[in-house]
Amino acid sequence: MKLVALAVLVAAIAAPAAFAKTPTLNGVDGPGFTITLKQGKNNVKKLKPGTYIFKIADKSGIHNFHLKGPGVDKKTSVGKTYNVTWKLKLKKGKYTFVCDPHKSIMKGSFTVS
Ligand SMILES: [Cu+2]
Repeated sequence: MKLVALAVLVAAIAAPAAFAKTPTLNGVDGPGFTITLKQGKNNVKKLKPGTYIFKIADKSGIHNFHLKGPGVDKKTSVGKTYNVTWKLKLKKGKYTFVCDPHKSIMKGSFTVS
């Protein structure tokens, strides 16, 4: 009994700390002609170098989410709607995210410094 209680206690303490170390960003494309990357409620414009969890919601069969920058080139499929999670290490530099078929209007960027 004591061991179980201890294990539960350790898990409860360790889990939030582990998550806190890796910030989560939310990328969304569609269903309209929009593409966004947010941390909480704010658009991502500047980040510190490090590892981030990208939760991508590709909400349209005619759009995709394509993130590109130093060491990173990740994209979702245009023809599908689905959610995907990427764990990515960001280095200093400029990153852009676009919808490939509509990159002239569906685009955004942020800098890592
Ligand atoms: Cu598009």
